[in-house]
Amino acid sequence: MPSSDITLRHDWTKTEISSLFELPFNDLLFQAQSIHRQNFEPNEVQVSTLLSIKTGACPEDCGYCSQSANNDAEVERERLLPLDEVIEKAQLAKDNGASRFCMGAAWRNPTDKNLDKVIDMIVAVKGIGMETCVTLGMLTDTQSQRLKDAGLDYYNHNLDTSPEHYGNVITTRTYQDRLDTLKHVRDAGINVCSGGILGMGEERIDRSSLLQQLANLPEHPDSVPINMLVQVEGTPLHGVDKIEPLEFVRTIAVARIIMPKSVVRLSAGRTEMSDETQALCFLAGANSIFYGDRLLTTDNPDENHDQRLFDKLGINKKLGTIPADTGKASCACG
Ligand code: SAM
Ligand code: DTB
Ligand code: SF4
Repeated sequence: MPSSDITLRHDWTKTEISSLFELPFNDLLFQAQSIHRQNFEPNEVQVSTLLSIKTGACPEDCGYCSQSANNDAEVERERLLPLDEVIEKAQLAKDNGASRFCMGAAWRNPTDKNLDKVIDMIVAVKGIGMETCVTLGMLTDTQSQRLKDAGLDYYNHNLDTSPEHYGNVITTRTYQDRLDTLKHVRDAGINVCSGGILGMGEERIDRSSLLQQLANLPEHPDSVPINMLVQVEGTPLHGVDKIEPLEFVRTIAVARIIMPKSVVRLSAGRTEMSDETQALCFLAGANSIFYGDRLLTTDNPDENHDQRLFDKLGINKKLGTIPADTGKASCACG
């Protein structure tokens, strides 16, 4: 059974993290899996479903993103979705076995008027008995508090890459802007979901540096999404050298070791990964995925494929913890 008496460190040095990366692969995975078992049920994976509630025409210039107005990717722009459509999609996700519903908007930051509408969505999705997560861009402290008061469970805001590589990828918001939003979310008492993207032309030292930033936050993020870049035609990062699968697995393992109690999500990029690579990611300590055949604007493996993979590996979906609005039943959305 997982035990809880483990000390969480917030003083990791780059040298220490680099040494973990350099361990023989089997030693690294053995260490990561051992730590995983001390803190989590080893054969349990949490599943979330994503929905883009506002798509495209984003003023930011993130070099990886299909939704930036600065990039030439072909995405169908959509205004903020109506509430009934969001509820319908959330119910479908729940019926398909997801325990959390994550809603993403292509904004630099939400206006207060848009936040009102997102709050209605959060209340409705919680009402059907799912955990909620939103990713809306930068937030003020007041906006974070409003989301907390609405009952939001998680806010996703990624650091994306190392501070050193960051300027090669994004110029319209600073690393400090991201850290400030994470502080507002944390101070409001919302669970923090923050991670990054691998395969954006960074070096191993950047991957160490990103993980160092995440682990040395005042609190480890509750959830750490590790995305593999989904290369989208028309974006500046299309065609960049891909990250080797075993290096991706190593990064998951190091995240597991230095943030032992955080849920590590094997996030975007799974359509490009073999079942064997994904199995190694779970062995390295990943214990969450996005479930459903769509991420925000790009494809994800379909549920049947993922269920077959879980069956082959003996993995169970983690049950949700949010009670349905009857106030009686625990979510059995497994
Ligand atoms: N617009 C908001 C923001 O950026 O803060 C929220 C939505 S944004 C799409 C959420 C995250 O998705 C990004 O921070 C990035 O880490 C990830 N992401 C976006 N495009 C991606 C891609 N092509 N491949 C992998 N991850 C991606
Ligand atoms: C995260 O770290 N990954 C998700 C979620 N948070 C919002 C987004 C992945 C997006 C992949 C590209 C797309 O579908 O547009
Ligand atoms: Fe906009 Fe978010 Fe895409 Fe950046 S990642 S361009 S902020 S939608």
